[in-house]
Amino acid sequence: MPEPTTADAVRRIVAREVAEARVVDMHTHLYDARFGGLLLWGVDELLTYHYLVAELFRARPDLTYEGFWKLPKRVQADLVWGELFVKRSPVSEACRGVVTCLAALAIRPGPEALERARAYFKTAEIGAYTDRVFKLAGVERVVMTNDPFDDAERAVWLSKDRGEPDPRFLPALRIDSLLVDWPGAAKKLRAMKCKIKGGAAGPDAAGVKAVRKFLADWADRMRPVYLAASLPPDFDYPGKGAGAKVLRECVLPFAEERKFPVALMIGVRKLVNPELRLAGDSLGLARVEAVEALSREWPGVCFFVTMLARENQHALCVAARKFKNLMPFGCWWFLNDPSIIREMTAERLELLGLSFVPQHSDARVLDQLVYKWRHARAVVAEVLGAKYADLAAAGWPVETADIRRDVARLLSGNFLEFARA
Ligand code: RAT
Ligand code: ZN
Repeated sequence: MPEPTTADAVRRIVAREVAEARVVDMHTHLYDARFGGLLLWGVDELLTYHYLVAELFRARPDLTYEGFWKLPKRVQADLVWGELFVKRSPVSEACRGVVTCLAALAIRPGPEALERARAYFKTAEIGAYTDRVFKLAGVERVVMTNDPFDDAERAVWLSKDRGEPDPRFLPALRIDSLLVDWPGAAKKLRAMKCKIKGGAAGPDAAGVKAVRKFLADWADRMRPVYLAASLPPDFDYPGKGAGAKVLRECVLPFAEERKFPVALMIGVRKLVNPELRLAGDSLGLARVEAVEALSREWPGVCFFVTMLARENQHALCVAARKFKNLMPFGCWWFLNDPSIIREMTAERLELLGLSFVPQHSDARVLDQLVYKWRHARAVVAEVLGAKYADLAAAGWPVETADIRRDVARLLSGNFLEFARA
């Protein structure tokens, strides 16, 4: 293959390589077809994504939250469409995402597109549609979020004839309840026949054993690629309280022994506006020192870490320079906007070279894989292209095969290697 000669040629090659690389998406809320209604897809789900629900109330402050939640999903979607796509241009990142999805499905975007989209989805079949979305998004595999404390999901895992898993959907064992709501978790554990004693201070010695057995049973059932939790900004290590005890005495020893990576998503302030439900969470500045302490005290555990506050990103990169068992990942939730992905990706490349996972989609609706990855790829390509152009200008022979190798590392290899998946 002829090697690039000018900065523009370098950028063009990087853009092509990033566009064509197949992605392993390390955190989503998608499920394979066995999970039935837990897998969300289609235009009404796209329009009622919680990012868009929050934006609807900006456009229609006269609406009551309660009144909105009582509406059937299709009517909620009509409202979002009317306010954010018809009465206004859909310029926000979440709105533009819907436009990108429609266009990719060859549904001509525009104020009339909702009915065209509904007509398309009326006859769509989930198996063929999943194939189409994975192809359009250039995604090879996605990691699910599998919570054994969720009644609907647990029922699927426990059902006898739940069918063959789809190898494109990798499980991840989500354990938030154990770490952030011990009383609630203990109640559910008891209902699941775990012998849990100990009050608000956390499990006693027998309880610690029981929690570890619970983790082992679920890990054997799910075969997860990692254990995961989303944590508040005041998360600390070693920390105090029941959650800290469970982390220290149950989760981390279990992860070390069974060689499961632990993915921590830090900085969410849950339900600052409870009436907005899933859309009601906010963020806060977290303590990177807690991540450093974890990485230092548990060198045998690999930590994937993403943080929600923009102001935490630089310190997280510095922490990753100090600890080889720490892998920063993704531009999470409120950071998944082009302006911020651009800044974070450049910062990470400059501080960490190629040793991070630039993005995950966090898709909650299957179709979102298309826009989340198309949008993220465009920014990653732009930033990476500039880096290779600078490198070429400094005299380094930039070769297409090397670019391809590096891009594969960023979009799939780093995750798979670190997770030993
Ligand atoms: O990004 C989101 O959709 C959030 O609501 C959360 O799901 C977050 O990503 C999480 O996994 O807790
Ligand atoms: Zn998520």
